Amino acid sequence: MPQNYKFCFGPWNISEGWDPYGPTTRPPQTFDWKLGELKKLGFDAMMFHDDDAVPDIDSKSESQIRKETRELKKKLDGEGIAAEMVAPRLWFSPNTIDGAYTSNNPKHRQYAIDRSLRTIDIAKILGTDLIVLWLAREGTYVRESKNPRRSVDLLVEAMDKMLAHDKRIRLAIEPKPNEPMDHAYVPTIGHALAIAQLTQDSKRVGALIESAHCILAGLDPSDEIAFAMSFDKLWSLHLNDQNGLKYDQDKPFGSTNLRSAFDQVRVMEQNKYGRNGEYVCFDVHPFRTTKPEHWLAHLDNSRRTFLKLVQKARTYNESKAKQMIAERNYQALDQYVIEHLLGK
Ligand code: XUL
Ligand code: MN
Repeated sequence: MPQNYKFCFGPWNISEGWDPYGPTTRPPQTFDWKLGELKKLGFDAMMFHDDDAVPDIDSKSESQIRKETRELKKKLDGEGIAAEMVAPRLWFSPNTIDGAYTSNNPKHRQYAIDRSLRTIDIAKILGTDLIVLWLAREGTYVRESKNPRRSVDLLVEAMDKMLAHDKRIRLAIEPKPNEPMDHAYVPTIGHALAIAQLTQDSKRVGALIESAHCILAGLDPSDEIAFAMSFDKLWSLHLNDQNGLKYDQDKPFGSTNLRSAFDQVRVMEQNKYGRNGEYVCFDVHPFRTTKPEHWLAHLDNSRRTFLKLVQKARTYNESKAKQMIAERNYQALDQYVIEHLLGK
């Protein structure tokens, strides 16, 4: 049976156009509006940062956090929308300027762990066991400012505390090689899966792949997807696109490199991504130039492109391709892929 996919995005994917050189270009919208639009677009789930679920989380007590999370869960249930994952946002607070789990300040490391444990409590109430760790500030601007070996120990220690806090949760590390850091400690899927092995319960530590992050690491997203799936550790995907080695662009899926997008979808089809309930998430942003009336197009377009590429993967002539491979006629194979994508 061909795979049916379930789709997801986060409230931050309806962003307002801010960049380091200029202010927002679209007015902010409420969470309820975003949830309504997600539903109208026919998506199945929403992904959350801890403070997407409970705004201003640092100023709230544990009981207030639980209360607001229960209210959110009710709202999601009312709309028939699932929470895919919750991720601690460990890159905004004054306590995470020097990193979170790897900060040189022990009080700030404790803050990061406490906040991660609250994230787990939120996830539990929202009915998801998936915690995503984008290790945004775990790295350096100045190489000598931290001890890289000790940083690995600190990351493992933090993950062990999370795993012990709730025996059912799974941690999905979302690697990214740079931005905001010059160099991150966990830049690729290989690093994510390797560090998982150092934790107390490595079976519960896996990965989330974002296409743009692979490209920023100079790697091929489809190879990274296949690698993680070889370990049964690809628990979520952030599909998007990226034009070369620059800032993280989060462009619509397939908008820069359609062939690479096709390869990602093909590898997902070949390995049955989603068969254990994993979602296809689009971590895409509107262009800064996007008008409010076109605000959701990048999400809808990403899903349209994805579904069209699923059809391209399913109509790819495997026996013809196999014959070309047997003859080592990769020149013909290359052109076959191009013409298959171009269509009639
Ligand atoms: C950052 C990024 C994040 C994570 C969730 O580049 O992709 O939005 O996906 O924290
Ligand atoms: Mn992402």
